[in-house]
Amino acid sequence: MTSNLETQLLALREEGEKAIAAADTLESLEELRVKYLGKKGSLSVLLGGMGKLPAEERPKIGAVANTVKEALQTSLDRQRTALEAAKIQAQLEAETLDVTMPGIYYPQGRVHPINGMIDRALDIFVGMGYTVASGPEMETDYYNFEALNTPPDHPARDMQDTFYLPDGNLLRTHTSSVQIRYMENEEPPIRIVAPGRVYRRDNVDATHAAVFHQIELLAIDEGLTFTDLKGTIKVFLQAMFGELPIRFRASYFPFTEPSAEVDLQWNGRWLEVMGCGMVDPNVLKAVGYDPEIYTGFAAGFGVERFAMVLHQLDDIRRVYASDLRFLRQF
Ligand code: 2NL
Repeated sequence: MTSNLETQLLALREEGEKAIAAADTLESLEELRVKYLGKKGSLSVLLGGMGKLPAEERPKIGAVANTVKEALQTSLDRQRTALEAAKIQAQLEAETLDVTMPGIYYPQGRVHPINGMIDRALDIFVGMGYTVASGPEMETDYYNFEALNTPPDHPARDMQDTFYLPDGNLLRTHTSSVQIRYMENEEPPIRIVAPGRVYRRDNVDATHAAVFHQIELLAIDEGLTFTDLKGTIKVFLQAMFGELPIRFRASYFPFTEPSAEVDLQWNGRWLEVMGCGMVDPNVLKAVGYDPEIYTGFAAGFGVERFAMVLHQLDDIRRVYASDLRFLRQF
């Protein structure tokens, strides 16, 4: 005989399965789970009546209750999977990217002519095996002058020519101080190139700025000669300006001996573009190198001056004025 409780269980299963199949959101599905299978759900309530059954019917009803429970759980799982898939599908459709829509325009900017110049020069030296070195813009008197064989009465050390800070330090007047620091910390062979901002107490005009950029190179090794210096400079200048005539003219710097200026024939005129020389033995001694074993060469040039020659600029102040009509040309 089919008991009343069994009929109710089977009816619950039918009702539950219908309701679950009709659930159209994950939230309403969860409500149905609680309603049918929850602690105080319909199944629990029905099974609460088991106690009134005759003992011999209980196992059978228990088995029916289990199949009902499993059937409802299976329906719930299947419907959850289907609803989740539908939700993702709806999201994919809603978020479809229209690749034909016009984009948002972000102005790109470009490399400043001074930085472009520095990048080009460094590339050439890195191609010759040089390492880029940098150091502080605020320096001590020692690294900027004394280690560079520049005597106390040299005009560069005058208050008129250098920015001194109240504590006795100064703003570096060349990047040579970077090379002194590098030599102190490393042993030959050395090949370095030091770009950077330098400061001079100049009156600003079309060809002078108080803050400008310099690049210096330094090579120290056993057996380096003036020929190595000339070859290096020639390769560099021709990579920079093209196959133009260059000439070396005797000159003077406190930190090199002999020293020379380098001229470049540009548009039919000789232009002075660099200074250079063999590193003075006193500079090698200052960093603890034995000048009987090592020799070296060094050179320096102003980045703005190179830019003015290459780009035919009439006034150095243009490169600092941030006038977009000017900057957009590079
Ligand atoms: C110029 C000339 C020069 C150097 C820089 C140098 C550095 C060390 C030792 C020896 Cl650590 N020399 N630098 C040498 C000759 C010329 O620059 O006209 N610069 C704008």
